[in-house]
Amino acid sequence: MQSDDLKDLILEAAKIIARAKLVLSFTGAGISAESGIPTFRDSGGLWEKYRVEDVATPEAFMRNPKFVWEFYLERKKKIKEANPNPAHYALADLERILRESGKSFYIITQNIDNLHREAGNKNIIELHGNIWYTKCSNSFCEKSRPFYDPRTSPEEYEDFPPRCSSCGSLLRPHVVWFGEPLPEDAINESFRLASLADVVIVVGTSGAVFPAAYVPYITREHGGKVIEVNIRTSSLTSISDVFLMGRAGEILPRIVEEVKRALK
Ligand code: BV8
Repeated sequence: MQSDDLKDLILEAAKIIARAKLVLSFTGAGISAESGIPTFRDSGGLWEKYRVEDVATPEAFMRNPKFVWEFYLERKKKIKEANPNPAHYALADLERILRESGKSFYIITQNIDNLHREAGNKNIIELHGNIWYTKCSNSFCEKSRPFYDPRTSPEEYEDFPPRCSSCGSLLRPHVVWFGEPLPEDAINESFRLASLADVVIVVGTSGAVFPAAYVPYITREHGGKVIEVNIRTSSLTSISDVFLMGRAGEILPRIVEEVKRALK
């Protein structure tokens, strides 16, 4: 990709965003890659070291809760050391400048690392939960409401795998595993916003996981534009109006700078 091509694409993306009333950003693990958090399906990704069926399904948890907890505590440790990167801060900047111009901006994320909140975004929908929250696995228990849990090692828990202090059932991370439904309010609000959005900025996702990956399709079906930022093509590239190849940490700040210029 010639750099002037990229420059033109950044200007085109910024023009679409500056014209929009409702802007969404749909993000995946790739936006946190430059914070040092491994993605899932890239080389060196999580699914190279672990099998999904061993760590990210309810069956895996019933079969070996200790192993699943160790997987999530290892990720919590890594996420605790990580900071938001320029891509996260660019989206926080974008929410602020769009709000100041009387427009709306929401992040719809598949990520569980909480980095969008740490970067300063307010309007965030977490489709797959949040690694810093834990809940009782017994949905009838009062502790089945997720509670903040900053612990990152087995020794910090009374027993391991940890159990609920009120009903004795296993505690579990507040994340959505494969085969589990997404939080109803999160997915319904995401689809509603997607159907109304003038543009969705897709950042760092393979588009491999559903129903989350329907979000950009819904925006497009309702006449909205799709802008994609990724280091390579993805299964969403074919539906994107503007595809910017490169690192999110490098491209998003440049797009936001041009949006600021356009809104002056
Ligand atoms: C469900 C949380 C049913 C835990 C995750 C159609 C409709 C509905 C369901 C399905 C369907 N088809 C198939 C299904 C089943 C399944 C599914 O989608 N399977 C896929 C794999 C085929 N879906 C489910 O099971 C869902 N549940 O459907 O339940 C139901 C309904 C009612 C009642 C009962 C049951 C639940 C899915 C949620 C699974 N949980 N994670 C955790 O994180 O541990 S999914 C996991 O994948 C993460 O959330 C992750 O975010 C998500 C998507 O991955 P990506 O974020 O895209 O990451 P990936 O590594 O793939 O890609 C990274 C990208 O970044 C790459 O493109 C790379 O190029 C790019 N990149 C890298 N570096 C950079 C970069 N880009 C820019 N800059 C960089 N620097």
